[in-house]
Amino acid sequence: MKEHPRIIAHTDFDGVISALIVREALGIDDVVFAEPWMLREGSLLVGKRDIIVDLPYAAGCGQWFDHHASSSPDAANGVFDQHAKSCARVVFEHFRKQHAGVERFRPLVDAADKIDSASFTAEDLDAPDACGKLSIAIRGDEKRKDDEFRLFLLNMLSFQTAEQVINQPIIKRRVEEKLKQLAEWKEKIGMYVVLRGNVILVDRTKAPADLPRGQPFFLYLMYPGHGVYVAADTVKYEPDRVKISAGKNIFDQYGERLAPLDLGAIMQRYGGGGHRNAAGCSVDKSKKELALKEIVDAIDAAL
Ligand SMILES: [Mn+2]
Repeated sequence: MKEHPRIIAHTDFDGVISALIVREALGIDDVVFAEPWMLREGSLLVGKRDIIVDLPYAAGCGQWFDHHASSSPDAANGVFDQHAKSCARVVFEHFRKQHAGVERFRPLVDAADKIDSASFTAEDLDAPDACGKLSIAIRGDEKRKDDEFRLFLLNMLSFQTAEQVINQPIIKRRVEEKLKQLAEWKEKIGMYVVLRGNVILVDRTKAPADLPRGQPFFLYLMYPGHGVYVAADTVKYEPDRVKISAGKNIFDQYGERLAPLDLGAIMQRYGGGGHRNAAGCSVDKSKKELALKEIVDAIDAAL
């Protein structure tokens, strides 16, 4: 059987825009969305006509585009720039000279740079622009429905600007729904927050399962003066595990003070990993309190 070409893209805004550009440049119709772990664990079969964007490299793929420092950069069929703020930028720069049609996506690529590198101001969080809203609408927990939405959005963005697309009824409804969930999260998340020294500690495992996922960056605005957030959360399909994530305050004024802190190194002690500025791990449920205490102590000791 002859394989047909596919684009395999990450599920976030950057993944959607990367897929949009590759589809335009190469005329590939089929787009599937995946999470990084699906490629790392090989739960998605990858063939030689597949083009992977904004996800880890998978052996046997046709071509691979990425910008994540944790990805393997030595693939012969890879286009990789770990200094690019988004994968959309990597893809855009690769195709724009040969394929004039991708030039019209430049504003979306600029937005992907900003969103994927979390270069937000307080204003961007409080009053997101069209692309900011679309990136909120893309997030979700129901894979099939969410992927259908991503594909629909991708199709719309191929004809219209983000500002036009945002007024399309199906997209408008989803954006409104997600913004409402975000408002609910902002209202309720405070009940699960404990302030400890420099750290905003959030134990979401104590919250009801239907509490919306929210946007942790808001915590820096809600609790100013704290450099780091640490959150514990339940893990889908793994009731005995707790996932712990940590991130540094994205707003510039804390940059210098937080520079020596390496969250990835702290999380490695618990079998996790990540970057200096954002990292995570997963621990047994019974170890949650101890791990949280040790992680918060380690962060405070480094500052
Ligand atoms: Mn990305």
